[in-house]
Amino acid sequence: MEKGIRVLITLHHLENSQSIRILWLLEALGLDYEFKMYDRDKATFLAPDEYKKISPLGTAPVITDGDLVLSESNAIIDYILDRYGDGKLRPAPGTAERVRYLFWFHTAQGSLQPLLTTHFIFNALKTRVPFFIRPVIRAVIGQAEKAFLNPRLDALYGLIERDLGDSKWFAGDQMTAADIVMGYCMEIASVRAGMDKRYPNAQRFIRQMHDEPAYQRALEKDGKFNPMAG
Ligand SMILES: N[C@@H](CCC(=O)N[C@@H](CS)C(=O)NCC(=O)O)C(=O)O
Repeated sequence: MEKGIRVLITLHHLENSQSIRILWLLEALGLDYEFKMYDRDKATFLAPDEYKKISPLGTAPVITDGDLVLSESNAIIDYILDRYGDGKLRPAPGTAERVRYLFWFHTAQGSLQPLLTTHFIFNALKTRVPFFIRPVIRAVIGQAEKAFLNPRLDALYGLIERDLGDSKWFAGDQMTAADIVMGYCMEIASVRAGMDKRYPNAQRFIRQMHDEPAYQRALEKDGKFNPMAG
């Protein structure tokens, strides 16, 4: 960390959201930070208006650091690691671990999370559209799942299983920020999107994450994280 820099980060933390990653990161780095919890709107389950006023995209997570306001999980993680990380949680450039780190850090948000969100929206549509158009919606979504969503999820789950068979964490035997980004996806995938006991290495990762002390502190501070909700 640069000498003499005071950490002024405030984490604007939306309940039950991808913001849990930033809480885990801040706890893993042992930084001082302010924590402001926001509940979701009871009717829409979206972020409340006061949150949307802070967040440039209206989404969680968001941090402020002095005059800076920053959203997007991975941008926030890179910013915090660049400024306050002291070389932690990222393997050294030029190593094999760094390449795996880059792959999983970006795959989490570039591929897996969008597929999981699509999976969630498809399921919501199947049950929440008016009953008289439900058969048509289900048939269309069924086609999209078969041709697009399921093969992509299967390919990703296969790669996760392979890499977690080779090493303890995603990038190697040390925990990195790739585990923090993938961790939220893994929670969601295991309870809502079929990453079940057919994927023993993935299940082992989830247990190991639940035992990780900084993650436990993050869950305790959050107090209501529930990947089943929504
Ligand atoms: N790619 C964005 C995704 C952000 C996102 O969709 N966040 C959800 C929470 S998991 C959200 O803000 N939902 C509430 C809303 O849209 O009002 C990121 O990583 O920050």
